[in-house]
Amino acid sequence: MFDAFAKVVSQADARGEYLSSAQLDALSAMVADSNKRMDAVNRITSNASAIVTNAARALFAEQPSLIAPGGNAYTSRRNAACLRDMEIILRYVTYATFAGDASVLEDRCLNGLRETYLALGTPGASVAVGVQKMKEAAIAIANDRNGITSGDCSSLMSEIGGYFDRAASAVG
Ligand code: PEB
Repeated sequence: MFDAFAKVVSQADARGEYLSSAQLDALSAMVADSNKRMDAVNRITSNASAIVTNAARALFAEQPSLIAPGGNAYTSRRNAACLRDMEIILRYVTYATFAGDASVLEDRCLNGLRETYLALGTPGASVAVGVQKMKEAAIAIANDRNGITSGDCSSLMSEIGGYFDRAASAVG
């Protein structure tokens, strides 16, 4: 598991080189903007259960067969497993956002997830839809300009969006 710093160190070490000035500039920009990053993590974390339940509700409204008899999320046990999976994915997205690197998400959450869903008969494409709904909600919350000093959060928001996209494409 890497954070943005360890990733750059590992890349430089693989080439046997010092950190490049481009690498130093990128990390320095990341540090300069770190309050935005921490605020985004904090906002998503404190709204996690609303993000998960609203996304699941919207997914089931769009794809009611999932919660009808025979659906993969039918029965309370499987419905709970579904909500739990979405919560796990969101939690790893917050870790990746905090670390500024996707490896924690890739290694501890997404690796093998497609195969797990295939084995369980869980429709990965539907999970991917749920993840996209969490992405929209999480970004709306993290990027809300109400009551804060307004700055440019576009690159952070696209970074966060990218973590959700990785999760969706890992299973979809
Ligand atoms: C991944 N999900 C399920 C299982 C596992 C995961 C390992 C099997 C064991 C169990 O039931 O707990 N676990 C999960 C994860 C990590 C992990 C992401 C990462 C670290 O350790 N079914 C649907 C929806 C979707 C869904 C589309 C969006 O119809 C999910 C929610 N996952 C779902 C369901 C089950 C499951 C298990 C319903 C239970 C399936 C079953 O038992 O038949």
